[in-house]
Amino acid sequence: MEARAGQAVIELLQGDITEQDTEAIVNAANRTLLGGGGVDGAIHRAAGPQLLSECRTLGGCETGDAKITRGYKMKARHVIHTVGPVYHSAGQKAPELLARCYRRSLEVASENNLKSIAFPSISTGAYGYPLREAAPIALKTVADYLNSHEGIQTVRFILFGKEAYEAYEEALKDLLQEKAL
Ligand code: AR6
Repeated sequence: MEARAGQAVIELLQGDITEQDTEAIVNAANRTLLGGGGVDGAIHRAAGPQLLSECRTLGGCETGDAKITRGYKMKARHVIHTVGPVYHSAGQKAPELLARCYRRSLEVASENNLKSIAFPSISTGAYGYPLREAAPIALKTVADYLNSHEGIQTVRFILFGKEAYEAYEEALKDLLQEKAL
């Protein structure tokens, strides 16, 4: 499924983010930026050991912030590493921290003049954010950014599995119905 937002298009796809050919892919990392499981582990495996070497120079990353590296062996030339909230420890701050991940990742993409970026569903794996709560926040934050900033042309959400895809599809349909795009 896809929808327009400002000058850009938001695409939803089921798949593996490490295979994407967007200029940047986003990593759902942890504050050390030194690798882990889930999408983080998959990105480090696909990029090769040079990614970890570059990450070691970054000094970690706060929850809700984002930092950029090269993509090394992957098709994507850049990786934007962001750190989502742990759902059960963030409490009431969880929605704002999750929104900040998407906003900061897009700001970093804009600062680097990137035109296309792919996101995974941040925080909805090991960090326990329910998909049905995370999807509307992710899509609304991205849509608001694209409606107020030029430059980025394609934002792709790469959903790992049918359940994740369906949660995002429903949230995108709701946004279209509310005319929030
Ligand atoms: N492509 C796209 N999405 C994926 C892939 C993939 N190759 N692999 C998993 N997902 P998670 P988090 C989905 O746990 O919740 C790591 O250890 C997955 O199904 O990767 O933000 C980090 O180092 C889920 O929907 O990230 C942190 O310690 C989504 O990606 C911690 O996990 C996010 O799941 C971050 O937890």
